[in-house]
This record gives sequence, structure tokens and C-alpha cells, in this order.
Amino acid sequence: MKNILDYSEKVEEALKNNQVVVALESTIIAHGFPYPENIELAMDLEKQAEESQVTPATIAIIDGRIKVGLNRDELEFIAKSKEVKKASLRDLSVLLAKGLNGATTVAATMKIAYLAGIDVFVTGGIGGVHHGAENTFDISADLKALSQYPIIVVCAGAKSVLDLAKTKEVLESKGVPILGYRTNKLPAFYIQDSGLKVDYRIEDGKEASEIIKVNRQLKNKNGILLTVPIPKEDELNQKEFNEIIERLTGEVTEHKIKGKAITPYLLDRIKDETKGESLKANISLVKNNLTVGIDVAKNLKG
Ligand code: PSU
Ligand code: MN
Repeated sequence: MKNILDYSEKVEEALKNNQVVVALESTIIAHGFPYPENIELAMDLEKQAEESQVTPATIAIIDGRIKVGLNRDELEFIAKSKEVKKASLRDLSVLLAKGLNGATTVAATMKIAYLAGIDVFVTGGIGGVHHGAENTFDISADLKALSQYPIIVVCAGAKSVLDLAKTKEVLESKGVPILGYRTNKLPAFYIQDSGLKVDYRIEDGKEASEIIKVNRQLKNKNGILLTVPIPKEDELNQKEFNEIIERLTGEVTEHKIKGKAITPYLLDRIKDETKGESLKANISLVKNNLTVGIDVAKNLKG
């Protein structure tokens, strides 16, 4: 796979020496956060991993090359440039062939992490089934990727703007177990409890690593979803948040916002409506997910 993946020196070294590596996505940097909060978060995550003796591998497409591990300039570029496309599974071959730039979603990052031999991928929230999917068919390719790349994705649940009950059903159909980190309840990104249950509760990174190992022995193609609730002190007020979501879902229909533009639009509007509180919450949950992901990744090697 050497010919299609460009590893950063650090990531190449770490993989060669069988050290612990954690994959990170870049859509969250390019389209999930405004500048400069996005570059600050990206740098904080790199630092957090390195301080735990783990090599971070942020994944993106730059000038038609798949980058596994970004340096500071490359992170800046992804954070600032308006030329960076949101890259999911369907976009990869075209962006590579045309020599374009792309920030990889959960789906595309999973695929690349798998090709690179990285088993643990940490993000904020996954995409899923949108409300009204029975009419729009808007179901994120993240769910397809979860069914076909056998790595673990550590997240704070799916975005609360999604239809979580339907998202769960699709994951079940695709054979993807949903684990709850020290919880029985499915987290809903900005909120600890969606009101739905996870499939299984686990207590620590060791348990997660054992599940990944068995998943491999079974030669399963599917990945594993580990959901971690946002730290209590940073969660948003559920009632206020539900009201905001209801309003914004109406806006999306009214302004005819469609397809891959929906998620960035909603995130941006949620930020305004919560007066920036959602940004703080988002940063907190990603860092918390990384702490858990690092634990899982270390146990996998141990
Ligand atoms: N959730 C967030 N912020 C994000 C995303 C999800 O809170 O930026 C991104 C992730 O990269 C995810 C993608 O893979 O949105 C899903 O987009 P879509 O629904 O268009 O597949
Ligand atoms: Mn979509």
C-alpha cells in the first residue's frame, strides 16, 4: 500500500516499530469547527497523544495524495483553506485522480486507517440516518464504512441532529456492535444520554481491545463503535438543545439545504444558537474520546 499512502516520518517510524498509533479525521478540522478554534484543537490533540507516548495520525488528502499523519503546516492548510472538499467514500478516487484536496470524514478516515494498519480511530461524532431519511434517503456513508472496515471508532455517539433510533437499527443490520464506555445509555454527542440504550457496556480500554481481537479472529469485516459520553460538566442543557434542533431541522427544509452541506450547516447554526457553548462542548468531548482511544490502543498492543 506504500504507493498510495504517504506516511509522515513520525507515523512511518511508529508503525515500523509496532508502537501505538491513533488515527484522527480532518473533516472535523475543515468543516466541523471555525478557524482558529479548529487549528487549536488539532494541535491540542496531537500534543495530548504525544504526551501519552502515542503517535497521532491525522488523515487528509493533499494535492491528490493520501496523507497519514500531518505536520503543522498541513494542519494549518486543512484548517484555513476554502479549497478543501469534504471527502467521504465516494470522493476518494476522484480527489486522488484529479490531484485535489480533501478533509476526510469518518467513513473515508476509517478506510484509510484500515489500509494503513491503524486499528483505533478517534473522532467527535459519527454521521448516521438523518430525520426524514424515509423521504430523502440521507444516510451517512459512515454507517457503510462501519460495516466494512474492522477497526474501532471512538466517538461521543452520533450527532444529536440525527435520527438515533434509525441509526441504531442500521448499525444492527450491518452487524456493528455499539459499546458504551462506562454507560448503558447511548450518548448523543452534546448530551450524555439520548434516551436509547447501547448494545453492551464496557468498563475500560482493555475490554474494548479484547473485543477487537475477537472481531479479528472471527474474520469479521465490520468495525466496532465505542461511544463515550461527553464529560458531565460540559454537556448542553437537553431541553434547550432539543428546542434548537427542532428549529434548525425546520430551517434545513425551508432553505433547501441538502446532502453533505447539512452537517456543516447545522453545526454552524448550533454554535450561534448556543452562543458558542456547543463549541466548548465539542472540544471537550473530542479530547475525552482521545483519552479513551489512547487507552484502547495501548491495550491492543499490550
Ligand atoms: N459530527 C460532528 N462534526 C463533524 C462531523 C460529524 O459533530 O464535523 C463530520 C464527520 O466527519 C462525519 C461527517 O463523518 O460529518 C458526516 O457527514 P455526512 O452526514 O455528510 O456523511
Ligand atoms: Mn448525508
